[in-house]
Amino acid sequence: MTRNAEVAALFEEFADRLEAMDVEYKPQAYRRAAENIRANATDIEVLAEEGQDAVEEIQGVGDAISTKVLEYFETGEIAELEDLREELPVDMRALLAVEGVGPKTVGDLYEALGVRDLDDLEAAAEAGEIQDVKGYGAKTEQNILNAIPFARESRERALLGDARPVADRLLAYLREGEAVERVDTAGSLRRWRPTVGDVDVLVASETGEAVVERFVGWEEADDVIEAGEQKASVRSNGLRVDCRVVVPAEYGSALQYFTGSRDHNVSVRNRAIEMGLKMNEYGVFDVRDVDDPDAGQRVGQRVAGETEAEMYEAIDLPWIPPEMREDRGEVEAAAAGDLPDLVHEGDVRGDLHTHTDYSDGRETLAGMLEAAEALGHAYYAVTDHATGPGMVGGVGLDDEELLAQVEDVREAAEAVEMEVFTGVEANVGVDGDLNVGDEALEALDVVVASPHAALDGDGTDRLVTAMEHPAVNVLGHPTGRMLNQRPGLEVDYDRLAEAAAANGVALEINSNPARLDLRGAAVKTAVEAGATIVVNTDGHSPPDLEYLRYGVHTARRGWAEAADVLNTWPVEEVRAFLGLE
Ligand code: DGT
Ligand code: CA
Ligand code: CA
Ligand code: ZN
Repeated sequence: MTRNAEVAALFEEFADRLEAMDVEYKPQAYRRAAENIRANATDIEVLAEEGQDAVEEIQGVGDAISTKVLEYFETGEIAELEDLREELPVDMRALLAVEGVGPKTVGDLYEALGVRDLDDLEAAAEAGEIQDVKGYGAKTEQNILNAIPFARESRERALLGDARPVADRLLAYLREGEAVERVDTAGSLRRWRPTVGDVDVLVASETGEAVVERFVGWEEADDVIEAGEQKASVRSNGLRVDCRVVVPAEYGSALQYFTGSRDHNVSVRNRAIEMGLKMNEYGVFDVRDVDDPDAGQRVGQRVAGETEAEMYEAIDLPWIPPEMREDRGEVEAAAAGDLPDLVHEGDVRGDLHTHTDYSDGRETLAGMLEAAEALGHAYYAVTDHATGPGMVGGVGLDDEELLAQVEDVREAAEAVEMEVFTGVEANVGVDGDLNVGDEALEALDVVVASPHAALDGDGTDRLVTAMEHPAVNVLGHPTGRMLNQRPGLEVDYDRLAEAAAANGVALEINSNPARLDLRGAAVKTAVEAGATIVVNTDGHSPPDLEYLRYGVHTARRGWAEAADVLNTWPVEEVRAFLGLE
């Protein structure tokens, strides 16, 4: 791991603090430098060792910044930043996590009210003190109050897309351990929740200490938080990682218990109780002949515990996939024999929302097609942004350019075996209007319509209007949410699903781990209403095209079967859905 992100974060904090103190120009320069440091391919620590000139090779990094970089690697801190922290003793990152609060607001509220952290901010807003500060009103105060819970949560939870690769590497490492018989993820990570509080890992072994020793010795473990005989926690890649070791005979019961969710576990435990059984992390026990079932954890006759499947079997249920264990009716469905046959990663045959460097993608058309084909896709749509309202910085193609791109796409498609669709990602305006003319829309195979701006309040009308346009095939990232950053549009999912089904529009699960939009619960509503789902990457570069796994597991969280997901269908059926001959 390079230390580029760590150094970039320091200069971002620098910029925020200077801006909070009303310093001009410098903040922008520090932010630009931070961005370039973050994106730099070479580790900045290596450059710093080479010397100041090497650091200044990075765009936007001049003498002032490179001096601070060297100071940081030599002394572990930057004196000027330490001074700024003392002058304005606020938890900048926590406060900036509140939507609508920028560095200037932080400065103002500290000056006027002494607000240092989220608790202070909440207290000030609740007491009505913010509206009395010059330049702030009752509406701003209310907005701040509304946004605080989301900000609190976002500071504590990591993105699935950041945690999952770390867990994958850890599992591979643990499996190589001699004492390790079985190992799985547990908790929210195994349920593929879009954000996770920590990474939970479970190991089956007869020798806990050997496993714990191997775990804390992992090269990616930065810090050992605690280490006992059967469990340990480390900090790694900015995440908390919990590892628990159980004996193989209790592995299934422990895996079931520690996968959760808590609410799911309450439901299955209650079912066990009704059957005269006791279910916990050590197994399922028949306690009908036991005087006091609460006398201990392992009481009565043990009937299950070695595998998860036998745990569910003991309470007369089929095994329930982890993604469904959110207490959304899965126990009742399982009892009735109505569990869906969930879609699998391997069912996906194509990707219908992607970009190239014709708009804001980072790879050429030919490069994207080659990468998609290497993933084994049977079909693929090129859907660059249309330019116009809602698109920042003039990114995107106008109608004429879109029509010209069609020719280029057809030509580039000749180099690959897969079917390549032409397309566009149009912006959904505040009234449901699209930023592409009808003639261009008609000429394209796939029209993705997605909201990109004005993502506050209820968006149902606007999204339904967009779906009613006859050329629209896919509603892209329907709420526009960015995990941990902004909640996105509020949506009446029943109405959305109904409109999607009625207009033959597929509702997207955007697989980008920063979005995962639609979320699982919304997918479930849509699937139940008969709407079609499509799992897309919205890829802007070749590695992005591998985000599909996150989208597929989100579909599974919404109980979707392969038949519910457009891009698992054979190409002829996809063509028919798109209205192509
Ligand atoms: P997270 O980490 O906040 O994303 O969510 P989880 O679900 O991974 O929660 P975590 O890590 O606290 O615990 C993992 C699982 O262990 C949880 O889903 C259910 C189970 N569990 C842990 N503590 C308790 C508890 O006190 N009661 C019950 N019923 N289950 C628990
Ligand atoms: Ca967890
Ligand atoms: Ca945990
Ligand atoms: Zn897109």
